[in-house]
Amino acid sequence: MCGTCGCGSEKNGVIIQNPSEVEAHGHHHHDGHSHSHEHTHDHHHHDHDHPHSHNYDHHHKTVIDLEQDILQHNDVMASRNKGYFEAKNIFALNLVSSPGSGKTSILERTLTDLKNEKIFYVIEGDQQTLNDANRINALGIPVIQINTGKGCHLESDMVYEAVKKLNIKDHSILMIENVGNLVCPSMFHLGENKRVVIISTTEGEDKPIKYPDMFHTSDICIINKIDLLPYLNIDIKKLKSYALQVNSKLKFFEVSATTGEGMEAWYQWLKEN
Ligand SMILES: Nc1nc2c(ncn2[C@@H]2O[C@H](COP(=O)(O)OP(=O)(O)OP(=O)(O)O)[C@@H](O)[C@H]2O)c(=O)[nH]1
Ligand SMILES: [Mg+2]
Repeated sequence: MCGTCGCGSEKNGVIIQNPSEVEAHGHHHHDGHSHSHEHTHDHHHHDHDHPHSHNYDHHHKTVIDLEQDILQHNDVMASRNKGYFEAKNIFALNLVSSPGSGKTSILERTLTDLKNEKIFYVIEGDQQTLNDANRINALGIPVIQINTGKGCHLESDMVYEAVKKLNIKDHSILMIENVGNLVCPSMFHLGENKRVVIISTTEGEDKPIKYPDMFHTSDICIINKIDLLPYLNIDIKKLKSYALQVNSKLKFFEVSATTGEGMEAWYQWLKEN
């Protein structure tokens, strides 16, 4: 599990911020690096200068105990988020995938096409940079970026803090784009109504059986980049049957965020929920 990569530690250096409130100067360097934590007024920042000094329970607990604590704490806060979403009739989606499958591209097209019909809010999760939040902000949709630092997934308390900043209206849709990672985010519920796993045609049809947890815990599977099919050997039928092996309830959408092909069926599903 995830403890081996050190995620779940409070010392990961999490930053939660609104891209519109980040001052333009001094944040985006030419190399694409963002150092917003040095200048923002409103953030949560845990120092990670002393990576070896925080083994608070090291002598009393095993790694497994700690991992269970982390997951239990996560579940408690996820339930809190869930209750909040239910009370306000917010439809919250957790978008998970490996890096670059097209989560943000699908969001961009979906928000552009549906923003006159539905009220959207977005939470972006990445280890570093405001890049994805800036892409959503450019569409005029309220967005909060969570930078997880060393963490490889979003946790429910990060979403809780981000939601507070978003000031979400009732009867709206909250899109939560998780950190690109096909493994760790599967264990961390965020309080979402539905989990959407995205896999792109360039990744190979065997991913659902190699990374079964993510497909097992998802409700929807979007197969993205179908515009590239003429150039690839991937067998989409096989991909779907592998995915159904680990989760027989999965519902599929085959789309291209680039051309817009197949997006209508996804929109219909979104509007029905
Ligand atoms: N051909 C093609 N390219 C796509 C499609 N969707 C996304 N891309 C490209 O794939 C790359 C990654 O897309 P993103 O939307 O940034 O992917 P992501 O999943 O948000 O990536 P991370 O947030 O870094 O995990 C970009 O260069 C997109 O232009 C698609 O449907 N077809
Ligand atoms: Mg993205």
